[in-house]
Amino acid sequence: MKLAAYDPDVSAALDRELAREREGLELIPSENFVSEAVLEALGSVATNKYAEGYPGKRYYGGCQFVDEIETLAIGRAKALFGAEHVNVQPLSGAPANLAAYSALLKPGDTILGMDLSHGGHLTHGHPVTFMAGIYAFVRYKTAPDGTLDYDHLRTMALEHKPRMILVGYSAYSREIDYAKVKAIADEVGAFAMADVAHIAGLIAAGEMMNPVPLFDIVTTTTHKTLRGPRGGMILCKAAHQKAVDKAVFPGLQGGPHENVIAAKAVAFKEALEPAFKEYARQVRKNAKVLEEEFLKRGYRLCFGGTDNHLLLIDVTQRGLTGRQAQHSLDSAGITVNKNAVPDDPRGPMDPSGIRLGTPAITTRGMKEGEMRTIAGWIDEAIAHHEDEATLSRIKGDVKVLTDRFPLYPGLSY
Ligand code: DSN
Repeated sequence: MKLAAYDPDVSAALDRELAREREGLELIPSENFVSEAVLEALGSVATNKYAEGYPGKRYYGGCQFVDEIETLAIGRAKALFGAEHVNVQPLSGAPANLAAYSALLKPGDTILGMDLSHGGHLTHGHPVTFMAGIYAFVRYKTAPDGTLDYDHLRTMALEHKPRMILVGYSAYSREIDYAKVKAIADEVGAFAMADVAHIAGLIAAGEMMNPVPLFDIVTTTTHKTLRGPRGGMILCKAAHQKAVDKAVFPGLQGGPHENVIAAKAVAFKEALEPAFKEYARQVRKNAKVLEEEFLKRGYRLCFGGTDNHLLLIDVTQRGLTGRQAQHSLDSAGITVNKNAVPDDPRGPMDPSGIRLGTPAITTRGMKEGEMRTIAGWIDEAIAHHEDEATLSRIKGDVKVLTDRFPLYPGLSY
């Protein structure tokens, strides 16, 4: 029985979500819109199959076709990133990071990771996480001018003698010099790890530096700039293959989600196409236009601006908090997320900043001209954040714009 006939409640909620995605401007930098081919693979019969183990070495019968699927995903990911080994089974970014730590480290080992408010991720050592109880995280920060201070990182590495140095961030907008980080890791005898979840698509397209050939281990999600299904992946040196595979299964996970792996394979095929390179280039161009437009209007951009797909903006100087800005922009049909800024004096539920990015709106086909219009609306919504009439007028304008960039034409639930 079709979904709409069997479960009109879920079907109607999905239709409302589809309308929200169609009619709004999605600026959360970790979100994107997958292709219809990726959606189809995600909703496929591969969800029915148990396949603990790896291609050719499973604990269940009947795995010959999911073996084909997983082998395709692995081969394409290797080609995209120049990886010696890839594990496509991690369920998402946090489990991928936990698996990477447990593959290479012992409980109690020290990891040098970036502070959350400077752009790091919760799983890079924030005390609220499970991993913070297992490993001894030491946190570094960006320099006051917003750059990564490699001399300071080296000083900290020499002082704390970590077993792992971790780079790759969730709210940091600048390029990373992986060769410098690797040299520091080598000097102190640490593993070099990068979590490139945010910028994986930009790396795959050659738009940003690739740590995979240099580093011991690289984790990513597959659903951000890489534009695949919600999921994770680990890329590593052949020397770490056994440890990584063992850490993912049976160490931390059970049956892999083969429907998601099928969708990853499709997304990787797309990312190998020339059109994806063009997409990634436009993602960065669009972010640069937003940067220019906000700087022109006197906004304080954390880290001084952007080299990638995202911007972190301190909105307190405009007289409102991150939560208020997120709320007002929501009312104007523009979705961003409230976010801490470096050394934020405010709490995580109402921080000083908003984080926004261009992956999703670029997938819709928007370019420089639309970015200028959007920056103007954001500025207006922030300036008039308590004026419902202005916010609602912008929401109407947003709908007119998004109608010109159709999303999933013909789809309904
Ligand atoms: N939640 C993701 C993000 O939005 O950046 C990171 O895990």
